[in-house]
Amino acid sequence: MSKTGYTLNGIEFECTQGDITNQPDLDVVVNAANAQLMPGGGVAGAIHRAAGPDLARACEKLAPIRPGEAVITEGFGLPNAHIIHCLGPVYGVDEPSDRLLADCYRNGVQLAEKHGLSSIGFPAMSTGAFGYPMEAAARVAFATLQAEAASLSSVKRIRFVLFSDRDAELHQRVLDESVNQAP
Ligand code: AR6
Repeated sequence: MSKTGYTLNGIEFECTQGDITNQPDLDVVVNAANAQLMPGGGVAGAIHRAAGPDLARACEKLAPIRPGEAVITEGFGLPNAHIIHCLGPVYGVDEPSDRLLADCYRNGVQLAEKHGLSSIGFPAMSTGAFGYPMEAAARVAFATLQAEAASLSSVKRIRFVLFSDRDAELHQRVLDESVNQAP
């Protein structure tokens, strides 16, 4: 699938099919973490494998985190200088799930801004093991980040990295719709 981007308030938003551990042109990628910030399945497993054991040692000092919270480490073996670790809500358990998911995206991008980073990649937080329906999650993600865009000056590019073509197409459609509905 091709990457189609939009520029909103000076921030480029884009969706792509790919692996979050293979985005070498981004300053920071976001980990769909667990509360203990330890390796797990999905994104967290892939990030810890690619980053190497130094990441778990750095994470030990920052855990545990709460749903919606974000913390930052260096990237270690990843091609990115930094990793932002966010704990998404378990759908139907951590309530209100939509607000906690929005907190993840807001706190994640604000942490990138605070560290003077210009490009950030997000996976579809909470949509794997945590069970959040993909389309509803995509709407929360875009609405939150588009609302944040006006207050960002360092962050210039936000990429959504989706594991399957189907999820990437769904995100692209939701992004197209949200841009067309923007005032
Ligand atoms: N790159 C991009 N997207 C991916 C990748 C990858 N390498 N791997 C999976 N996805 P998940 P969660 C997609 O389960 O729902 C972990 O075990 C996947 O298809 O990683 O927030 C942690 O330890 C899905 O759409 O995150 C936590 O306990 C999305 O990324 C828990 O799972 C998120 O899937 C976190 O669950």
